[in-house]
Formats: sequence, structure tokens, C-alpha cells
Amino acid sequence: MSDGVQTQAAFTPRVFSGIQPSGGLTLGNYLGAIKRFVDMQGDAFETIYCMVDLHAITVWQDPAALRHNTRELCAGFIASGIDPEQSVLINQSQVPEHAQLGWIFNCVARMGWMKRMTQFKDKAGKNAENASLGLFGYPALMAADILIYHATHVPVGDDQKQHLELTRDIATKFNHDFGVDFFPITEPVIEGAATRVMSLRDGSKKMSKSDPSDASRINMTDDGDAIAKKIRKAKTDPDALPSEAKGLEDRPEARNLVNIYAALADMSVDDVLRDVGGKQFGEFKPMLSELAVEKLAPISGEMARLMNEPAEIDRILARGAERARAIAEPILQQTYEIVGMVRS
Ligand code: AQP
Repeated sequence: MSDGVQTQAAFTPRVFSGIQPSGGLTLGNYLGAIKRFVDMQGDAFETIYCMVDLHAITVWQDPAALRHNTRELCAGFIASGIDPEQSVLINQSQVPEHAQLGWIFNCVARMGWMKRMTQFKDKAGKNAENASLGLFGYPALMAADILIYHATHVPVGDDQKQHLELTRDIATKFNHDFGVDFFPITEPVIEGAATRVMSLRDGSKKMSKSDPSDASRINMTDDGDAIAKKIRKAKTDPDALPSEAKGLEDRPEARNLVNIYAALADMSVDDVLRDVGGKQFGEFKPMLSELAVEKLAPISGEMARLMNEPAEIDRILARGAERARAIAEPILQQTYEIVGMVRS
């Protein structure tokens, strides 16, 4: 077997990433994921972006809401700048090869690896015995989502780091067990000022679409008034903003708002603090609201327009599935060959 570097060189540079249609999009999903998906479109990579509906049902989803959220997520991708001609846009369940490879990876991943996944512990909480088997197995399906395309790079927020390490472990074990160099050792791409956007109500918790408190997050469908109100009410401390990033170290809420500002403005945290150091939150919060509305209002307006044409969204997803399957199907067939399944 050749080493990892040679293996990587042999694969087409290809980006895959996904988002669950488990609710409406948040500013966390936008800054941690979608905005960076847009940045990776171009000549350097083939890009495949996915609404991971099979992952969403690892916790209960109302069927009508799931359908709505999947289409709205697709609208969010496009409104944020994902070009459905340049990128392949899909919902996971229309490309059955994800789930088929997912089964093989269920047989590669080890129970001990899965038990260490902190997201399962966070999501299952105290009631782990009552969690679905799918929620436990989620990271093996996520590895399949990525590796069914031999994706080499995966842009994600910081919370997905552990799952990507597991993806690398699964690829390595598969290659080793079967004596092949078949799956790439995928690179996580976790970059930017907002790899972990925190709740507006609690700087120690991630901003999340399923947080019961709507005030904890900015939804991509919020109007300007709602955004301004949520930022005005965001938890902070009584001190003025520091002039250097070091001064944010023990101030999670202040750090969060500065990180959000930096990511929205495409500035570094140091540059933001050079401008706003010394200001009180009474002055900084309106600046942040104005910037957030300026950046998000065009996206939410375009999402609303696209949602008036659900048939067009479905057409884009059907076309995406066709393009995705052209890549995934041969990789699945080769995987079955390697594993020893009879192909008649
Ligand atoms: N708060 C966040 N900051 C930065 N990135 C984030 N992401 C999610 N929340 C933040 C990134 O968005 C992508 C899609 O995530 P997901 O929807 O598939 O799952 P999640 O991470 O579990 O997101 P949520 O909003 O917390 O969903 P629920 O509430 O359904 O569990 C990933 O790249 C993630 O890192």
C-alpha cells in the first residue's frame, strides 16, 4: 500500500459537506458552513453540497416540516451563493448510495469508536437508552456521505471535528483490512473567525437550530427587527471591548459577538478590535445589528422568493441527484467488489 500522501495525490480534489434539514438555518450554519461552501466553489475543487435528510430523522421530524425544511435549506444554499450548475446540490435520500455505503461502514466502525462520540452524548442526553439506533450510528453514515464521492476536503464547523476524525479512521481501517488504497484520508477544513458561533443567551453553548429558545439564535429567515432585537438582548458583560483578542479570553459572550462581526465583515478579529476597542456594548451592538441586517436581508429575501417556486427547487435536486449518482454508483460498485459481494 502506498503512503497517505501518495494516496491523496491520486484523488480528484473534491469537496463534500452537508447540513441537516432539522429546522431553519441559523447564523451558525451560515458562518460556520454555507459561507465557506461558497468560498470553495471555483476551479480548485469539484463541490458537492447536501441536505442530509437521513441524518435529520435520527431524531423525530414531522414529515411536512421535514419536506418544508429540506426545500428551505436548498433555497438557503442558493440564496447564499451556491450555484446549482457549478456545484452539485442534493438531498441525501435521493442518492441511495450514501445509505448503501453507510451499511458497509457500520461493519467497519468499532463500537468503542462510536461510544466516544461526544455529539451522541450531547444529543441523547440522560435518556440514551431511548435514543434511536440511527443517532448512535450517525457518524458512520456521515463517513459514507463523504467517502461515497472520494471527497478530499470537508468544510465544517468546529463541532464536527470528531466526526471527521472518525471518517479518517474508517477510511484507514477499510484500506488496511482489504489491502487497498481505495478511500482518501479526507482533510477537514475548519477555518475562519466563526467556526463555533455560540448561543446569544449562553456563551458556553453552541448556537443551534434545535435550541428550544428562539432568542438564542439568529435564523436566516428573521427580519431586520427580529435580528436587531435578538442582538440587543444578547447576553454580554459590563466591560468595554478590549483592543486586542487576548482581552476576550475569559469573556465568551463578548468574544462571540466580536467573532460574528468579524466573520460577517470578512475581517480578522484583531482588525475589528482595532476599530471597536474601548466601545461599550450599547454602541457595539447597533453596529453589529446593522452589519447583520445588511448581510442577511438579501439572503432571506432571495430565500423567500425561491420558496415560492418549490417545483424549481425539486427540479434542481433531481438534477443534482443524477449528477451525484454518476460519481457515487461506480465507487459503490468498486467497494462491493473489494468487500467480496457477487455482482452478477
Ligand atoms: N453554531 C455553529 N457555529 C459554527 N458552525 C456550525 N454548524 C452548526 N452549528 C454551528 C455547522 O453547520 C454545519 C451543519 O450542521 P448540521 O445542521 O448538520 O448539524 P449541527 O452541527 O448539529 O447543527 P445544529 O444547528 O446544532 O443542528 P441541530 O440543532 O439539529 O443539531 C456543520 O458543518 C456544522 O459544523
